[in-house]
Amino acid sequence: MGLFDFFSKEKKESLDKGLEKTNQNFFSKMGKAIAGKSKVDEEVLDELEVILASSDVGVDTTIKIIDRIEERVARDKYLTTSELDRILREEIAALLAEHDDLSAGPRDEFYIPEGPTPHVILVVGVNGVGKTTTIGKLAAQFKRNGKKVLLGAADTFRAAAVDQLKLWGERVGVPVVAHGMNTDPASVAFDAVKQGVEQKADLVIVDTAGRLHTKVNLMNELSKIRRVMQKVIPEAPHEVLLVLDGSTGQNAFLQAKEFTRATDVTALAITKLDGTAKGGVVIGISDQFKIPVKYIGVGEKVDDLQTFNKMEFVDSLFKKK
Ligand SMILES: Nc1nc2c(ncn2[C@@H]2O[C@H](COP(=O)(O)OP(=O)(O)OP(=O)(O)O)[C@@H](O)[C@H]2O)c(=O)[nH]1
Ligand SMILES: [Mg+2]
Repeated sequence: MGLFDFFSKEKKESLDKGLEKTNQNFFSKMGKAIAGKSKVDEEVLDELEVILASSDVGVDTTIKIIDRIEERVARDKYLTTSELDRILREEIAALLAEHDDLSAGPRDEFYIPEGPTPHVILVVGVNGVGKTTTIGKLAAQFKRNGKKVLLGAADTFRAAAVDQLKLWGERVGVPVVAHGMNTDPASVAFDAVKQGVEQKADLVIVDTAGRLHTKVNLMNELSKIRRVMQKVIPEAPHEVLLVLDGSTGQNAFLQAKEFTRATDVTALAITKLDGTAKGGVVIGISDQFKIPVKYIGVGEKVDDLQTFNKMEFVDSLFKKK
């Protein structure tokens, strides 16, 4: 077994474990819906629709999935309920593959696009969704891949925020640029990018304070952070990563909608998929948004961040175990 096989097996196991609750919840409901039935009929499809919608897949995406399965039932005439989980997996995978965009590079690994360095990622999102934790996990992965990483503690709002990022920095062996609490976040961001250039870093990741898209002053603060970064690197930030808490289900969906309207977001990370039955939200978000889901969080530990692979995800979520 090669090294790659080893990692992909580990990744799969951790994904399966992370999605356990959503998976079990889905199959226990499905079990009830198809009890005593051998054939996929209208009634089974109606039940399936309700179950998908209640697994936080979202109404619009659920309808698309049901339409596809209906077509398939019409085509194949007789589908047994024992085939339903396989068909569901195939149809959801096919639906998500329809708008696959690989232009951002291979999505299966922690990857920084080619180009001048440092590559700058600005991390945004509402309070407590997992921004700082995701940054720590990302730093660890990129460092492991031999990249020189620098973090910027531009969440100067909350007392413990700077320390929390510094702790991650120490834990994964990555330097953190910080000015302390209540300092100007834009000035921290400026310094982080500047030091990234001076130290020839490959990657600079900047943490920000949690904010709602409706808080005008905080949204203006984000614009200011961007502007000062651009004084050092005109193209920065190269990525704006919006972090969403998957355990909030449809609320995460709404946040994605509102945040992407309020600011330029280039990628999504969906966290806390472990311990929730709402993992279906990732399917809805990948179907409904043009912005790619790049990372998923399946636990609190440093290795519990994965690059998002649609096929693997659908397979793990709807595979009968
Ligand atoms: N179970 C689980 N917990 C997570 C995951 N990601 C983050 N968390 C936890 O969520 C909590 C909040 O994470 P933070 O990284 O502090 O969130 P934040 O967005 O930086 O929060 P603010 O800075 O207050 O806006 C912490 O207890 C994390 O350990 C995940 O994928 N799974
Ligand atoms: Mg934070």
